[in-house]
Formats: sequence, C-alpha cells, structure tokens
Amino acid sequence: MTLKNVAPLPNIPWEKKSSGGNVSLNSPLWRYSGNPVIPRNLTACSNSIFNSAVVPFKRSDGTQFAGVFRCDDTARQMNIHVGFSDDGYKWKIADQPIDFIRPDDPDFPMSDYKYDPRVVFVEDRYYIIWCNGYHGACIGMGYTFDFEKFYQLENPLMQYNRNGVLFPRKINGNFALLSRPSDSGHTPFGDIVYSESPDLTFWGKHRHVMSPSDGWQSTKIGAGPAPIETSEGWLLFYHGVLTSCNGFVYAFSACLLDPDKPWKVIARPKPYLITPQEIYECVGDVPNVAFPCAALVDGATNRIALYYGCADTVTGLIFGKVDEIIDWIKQNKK
Ligand code: BMA
Repeated sequence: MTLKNVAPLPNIPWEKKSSGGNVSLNSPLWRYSGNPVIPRNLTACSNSIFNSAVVPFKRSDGTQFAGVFRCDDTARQMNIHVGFSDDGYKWKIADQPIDFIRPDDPDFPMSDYKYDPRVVFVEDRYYIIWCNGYHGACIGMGYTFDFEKFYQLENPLMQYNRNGVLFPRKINGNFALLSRPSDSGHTPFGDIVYSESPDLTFWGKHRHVMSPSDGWQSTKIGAGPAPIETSEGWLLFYHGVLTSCNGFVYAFSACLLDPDKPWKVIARPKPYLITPQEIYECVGDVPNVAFPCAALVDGATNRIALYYGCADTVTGLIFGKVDEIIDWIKQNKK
C-alpha cells in the first residue's frame, strides 16, 4: 500500500498505541489519551465545538494547522468559525463566525445556519463544504487561500442534502463531490451519492455509491473526511447510523472506493471501527455520536489523526495507520 498525492507531515499530532491511548481490541484505531482534545467552551459563547475540520497550514507566527469549527453558541445557533494551532492539540478559535464574502447579487442564497464543515485542499486553495440552511438543509461551499478571507460559492446541489465532501483532486477532469440527499428533519434514511462539476457551479453525472445496510450502518450513512488516495483505491471514512430503542447511534468505519470510478465500492466492512463507548462520546447534547469530519495524514509514515465530533458537544482525536486500516477493511469485508 502506498499513499498517493499525500505530503509528509512529520508534526502530525500523534500518540503511540502503547502510551495510554484507548485501545479497542477489534479496531486498528486508538483514541488520544487526552480526549476530548477540544472542549465545548473554548470560545466566549460556544455551547459546543464538534464535527469540525482541520488541515496542515503553516504561517510565519508558528501556526502549523488551521481549521473550520462547528460552534453552536449559547443561543444554540449553529455556525462555523476559523481556528489555528501550533501542534494540532491546542486551538485558538475565533469568537465570531466566519463572515463569508459573497457576490454582489441580491438573489444569492443566504445561510440561515451553517454546520458540519469539511475543508479540502484542491489545486490552489482550501475549499470549505458545510451543511447550509437555505429553505432547509442543503450543501454550502466556499473557499479561502489564507484562512483570513473566505468566499462563498453557489450551493452546489438543491436541498435537502447534507454531508458534502469534495475529493482532493479532479476526477475525469471534473471536481468530484460526495453527498447524502436527505429530508428537512432528522432524516431516517440516506445513501452516499457522487456528483461531478467542471466549474463548481453546475453539477451532474450523479452516481449512486452506497446505501445503508445492516447493524451499525442500517439507518443512514454519510461521508466523513475527504477521501484519501492510496494505491488500493480511495480510503473513505464514513459514519453510519443505527436506530435503537433510545434513538440514533452514530458510529463510523472506512471503505475503499475505485480509484477512477469512485462511485464503485471495492471493499466495505461489516463492523464499525469506532462506536460511542467513552463517556464523552455517550454523554452530551446528543448522546451516542462519533462523527468524523477531518483526517490529517503523514504521507511519509502512513500515520493518520482523525478529528471526530463526540456527542455533538466536544471534539475527539483518534489515531491509526493507513496500511493497517486498509488491511482491516479487507479482512472484515462484507
Ligand atoms: C446530524 C447532524 C450532525 C450530528 C448528528 C447527530 O443530523 O446534525 O451534525 O452530529 O445529526 O446529532
């Protein structure tokens, strides 16, 4: 297994499996021993900080990482805020939400709310994709070069839709996006779908990727962090939802998608990688949620650090190695 188009990241947040991280017997992932890495009250008026996205980003002031964070405020309004870190553990997150620069067009779609951001570097800039409130939930998109100025684009797809994730490079000459068509509420269904666009405005070539199946992924599924390119195909972390007698349970796993036709699934596991088990994953504003939105990857050593939302309240960090995760997927294939 080799990683493709993934740069070395020697300063990736990392803790060895034996150094106190929470090891699960059946999973190649282990939790950071200092979890939750981001507490709920890091900004002046945040009720919760979770389901957030980070990327490597160097600045002359020592910054090594930047991110876009879902901060629900104490009025329980959902919005996204920029943040920076020198080490991936300690974050400074802006008190105010990102103020996107929009085209001077009175008909440009507004955002009633924003949540669950992903950040993906494609070609020359960082794209932000989030769930956007425009007559219900749909996918919002924007970009930044410097995490200072942010520009909002047209909503790529019509409502209702959530969990939009761009691929980190064009496929067949087009931008490529995964999404999860939904309803306007707490959707009790959901398949992952693939779409392409030549210009990020007009989208088509929609292809079905995968449906919910059974067990932990029986109600709905959705893409997590941006797919990671490997010699074995695209490694996609995705969440799955089970409906229990006490409501939804959000767990996650990872699958492999075809390198050239990413709507074709090469291998999908039957078990989850991680389900809510720790107290910070089980207790919070929405109990029993583990929801990955970002992955840092070290192209030199296969190390991976995933940031995931815990109980819709705080952010957790979890570690693994890409080659071991791919071996696990193949061994646990449906
Ligand atoms: C989804 C989204 C996620 C959240 C999850 C569990 O519909 O709102 O942000 O983590 O529900 O509450």
